[in-house]
Amino acid sequence: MTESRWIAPEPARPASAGREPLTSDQVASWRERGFAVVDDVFPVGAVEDARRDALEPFSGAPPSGHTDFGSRGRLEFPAESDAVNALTLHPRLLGAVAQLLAVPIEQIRLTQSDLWPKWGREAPTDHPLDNRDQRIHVDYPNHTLLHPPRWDAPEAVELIVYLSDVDECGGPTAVVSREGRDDPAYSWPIVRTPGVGALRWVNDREKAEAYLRDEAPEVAAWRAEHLYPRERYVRYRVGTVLLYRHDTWHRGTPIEPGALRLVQNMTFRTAPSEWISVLHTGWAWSMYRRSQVMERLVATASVEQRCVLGFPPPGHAVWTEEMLEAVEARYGPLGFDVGPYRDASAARSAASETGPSRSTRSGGPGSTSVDGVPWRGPSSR
Ligand SMILES: O=C(O)CCC(=O)C(=O)O
Ligand SMILES: [Fe+2]
Repeated sequence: MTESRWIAPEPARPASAGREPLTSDQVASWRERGFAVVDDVFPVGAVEDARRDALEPFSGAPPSGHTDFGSRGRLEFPAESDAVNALTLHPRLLGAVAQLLAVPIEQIRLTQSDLWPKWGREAPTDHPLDNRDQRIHVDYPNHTLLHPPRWDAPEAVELIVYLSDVDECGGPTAVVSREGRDDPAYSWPIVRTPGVGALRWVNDREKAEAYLRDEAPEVAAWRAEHLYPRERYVRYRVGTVLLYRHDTWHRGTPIEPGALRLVQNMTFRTAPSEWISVLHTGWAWSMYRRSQVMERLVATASVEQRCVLGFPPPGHAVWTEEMLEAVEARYGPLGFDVGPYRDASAARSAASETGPSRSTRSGGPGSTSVDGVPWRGPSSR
């Protein structure tokens, strides 16, 4: 690999920059080229804690036949590791996503977080879904029921947090930079990839391209001309974040045989994009666990973090007096502070008693929002 094909991470803004950790160049790179590779989003200790917890279940020999995605549920959100969950909901990461999507943090939603161990193997298995040496692809087909919107109006951020080092593991993620509106690699719609239309899912690069040469030779030829020759490789370290998109061409490359690479894959969408589904079992079903990890997370999260999980914001029409009491009764014993929700509802009731009615769509204090937009309380954190 020649030097110019590597992409070196650029540092994020310092912690003093607060909720806007990305530089304007990083935001522009994601919006225009389709990715940004950023260091220092997280404090070093937060990454080390997550890495330590992630190594625990995966430090033994690789399970045989492990060829496909994810932790097989072991470190999916909500994980039984506070440190892993803390990365998912870290205020700096949420701030970065909000910068990219140009919305407040309250308007983003988590739809995926899974910590994926990948063990280096000499050769692929015979399975077409083997992910050792991936075919180049875009991620949208297994996230959204639609197709990504036009390039300038993105509705989701895909990201990989690396908890390993490329010098030890190899296996850099490859990405194809979008070079302007007329870039042939990014012509619309983005469908020349296995798993879309009538093309079957095939993950392994060699098998996928052989399949395409048989089934759709023009697609195979286009990919060989416009995608593979242009891929560049993320020179990741522990803590590096690759921010990319549902419509960015990329792929995973082989890990060094014997090495274990740990990465956390996440997706955030904008609140209205309901056609982007939660990839996992779901937050509610995880509330059936004896550990009560999800309940404790909801109880102790900030107001913003709760919004990211789909919990209604202060001032939302759902916060009637009865609901405030009931939710406090449910989560109060685990540390939930209903204050911000109660304050916002009280402020709204006071406003509707003194001034002219702010909404005529339904009756009763605390039961409406303004034109469907929840009133935002002063105390959201
Ligand atoms: O593992 C990687 O570096 C990328 C993985 C990936 O793109 C995927 O599984 O969709
Ligand atoms: Fe991918």
